[in-house]
Amino acid sequence: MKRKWWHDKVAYQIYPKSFQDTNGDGIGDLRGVISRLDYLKELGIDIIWLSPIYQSPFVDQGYDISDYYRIAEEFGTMEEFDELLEEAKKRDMHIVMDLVVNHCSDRHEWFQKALADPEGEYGRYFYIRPGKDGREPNNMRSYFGGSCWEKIPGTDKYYLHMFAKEQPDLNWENPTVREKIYEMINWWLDKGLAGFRIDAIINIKKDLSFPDYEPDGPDGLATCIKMVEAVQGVGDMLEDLKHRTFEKYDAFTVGEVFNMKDDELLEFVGDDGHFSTMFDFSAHMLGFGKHGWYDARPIEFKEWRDTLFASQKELIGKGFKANIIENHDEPRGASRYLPEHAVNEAGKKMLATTSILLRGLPFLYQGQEVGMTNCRRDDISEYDDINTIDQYQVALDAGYSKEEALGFCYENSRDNARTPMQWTDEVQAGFTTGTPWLSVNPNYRKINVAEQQKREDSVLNYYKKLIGLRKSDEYRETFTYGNFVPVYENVETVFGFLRESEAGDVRVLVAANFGTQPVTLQLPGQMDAALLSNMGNEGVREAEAADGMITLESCESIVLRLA
Ligand code: TEU
Ligand code: CA
Repeated sequence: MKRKWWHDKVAYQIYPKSFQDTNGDGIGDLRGVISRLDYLKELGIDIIWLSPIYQSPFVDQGYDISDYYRIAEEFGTMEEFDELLEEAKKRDMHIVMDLVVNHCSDRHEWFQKALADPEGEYGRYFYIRPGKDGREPNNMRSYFGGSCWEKIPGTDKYYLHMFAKEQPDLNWENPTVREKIYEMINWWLDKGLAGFRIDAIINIKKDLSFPDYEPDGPDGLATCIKMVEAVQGVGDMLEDLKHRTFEKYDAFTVGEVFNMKDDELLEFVGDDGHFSTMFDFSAHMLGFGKHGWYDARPIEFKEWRDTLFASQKELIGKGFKANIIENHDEPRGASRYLPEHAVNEAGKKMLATTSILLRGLPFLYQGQEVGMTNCRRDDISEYDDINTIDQYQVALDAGYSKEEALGFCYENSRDNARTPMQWTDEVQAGFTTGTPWLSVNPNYRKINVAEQQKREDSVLNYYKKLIGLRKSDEYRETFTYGNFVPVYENVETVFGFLRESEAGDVRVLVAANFGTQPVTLQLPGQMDAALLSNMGNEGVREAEAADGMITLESCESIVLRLA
């Protein structure tokens, strides 16, 4: 593999709206991000991904951009953004923005012009089609519910939107549109941006014949994913994008890719792949319901572990995936992947260990480092997220009660991750002096940064040690480029793997007991040193392991160097 500057980095996702407010309007801002750079540096973060901060009506929280060249007023000014770049650079940190170019906002000038004259130049910036037999051009259902097509008032024409109707899809078949997108990307890279997280990118290729698909729900529609899975040719678009932009800057890119074709992995993230890396969503996808959140499946430990192992093996020696346990679209990792008996500090540290030391780029999501959890709400009006409101309705339509539908939202809502960052146990968790745009999770009194900074054995301090170990002079090479070998696969409750340096001189064992009972394991080699324990008992385990056996209590994880 060609070595790249990002291979050994640790990344952190900031959801700016919920990170840190500095002017009391209840909305996080760029000043807030700047004020927390030292905190992130101390945690060991190298790359910061900012969810969208561009001008937006915020129908989908900034994933609906009305001007790609402006910073949203709510977040601050371009001067403040430049200051953020400066301040990050001073600390040897890299800023990555969200690139949302499958669609823009319906408030974008291009779309406004397209509405005014669907036949004109700007009409060709979007997918505008006449209706079929007085109905939508085809029967695709958008990701956020309802048809993918919205009628243009006063005409018999419809425009395509795979997400909300306020997010019209940009026509990537139009060379002028592609040029404008490339120009915009390069404009940001010229400013000194390190790269992009690339939103929903698999969706840019459409089947221009827009056929009907086999309906898959009571609404008579078919998910638009069917088109994504059937259509060929997204790779050519992605290559062109890369050559014209990222490649010239040696920029870091991480793709948000669902529903890629199985044999295309290396084209996406191999040495000369479309992207530097892409998120590993294999575990997340285990929970997907056939019809929505109401039939989402609980994720069982063994299936989860085996899925991650299989995913790890796919790219050995070929490329890197980006490992996450949560993001702004997902429930909190601690609430989702930990069995009930493990939703505590030991369990959260154990989950951290198995995630951060995997092969690939670790991404943390804000609040994960203190073990933030899902947030229960008593009424749908307490949610903001467009997807949650749709899924709540989908559950009601399927015959569930309000209480049951709220239960599904508790398990799955994107707002679980979007509650304000829990900095302190003071009013509004130290996030704002005003009223937060989305109410705080009441558990901030117990779970917050300030408390954990003071306490040596906190989740936060454990994350620091873990990242420190991953990036230490002695082990950086092994954890970055080393092999990944599953162990204890026949032990039902243990998540175990080896990381072995390419030269074979360093072997590290990571083992975690997700079960309720202690397990005794035979070491796959002689123990050399205990590097990290989530129970703070490295010494005890080291002495014990001298005879080649080790016992892990329920929720205990250990990192050992083998001789
Ligand atoms: O997500 C794309 C995507 O596929 C998600 O909509 C996913 O299906 C959904 O969250 C259910 O889990 C990206 C962004 O991450 C998301 O926040 C945006 O809403 C979406 O694109 C549209 O820009
Ligand atoms: Ca603010």
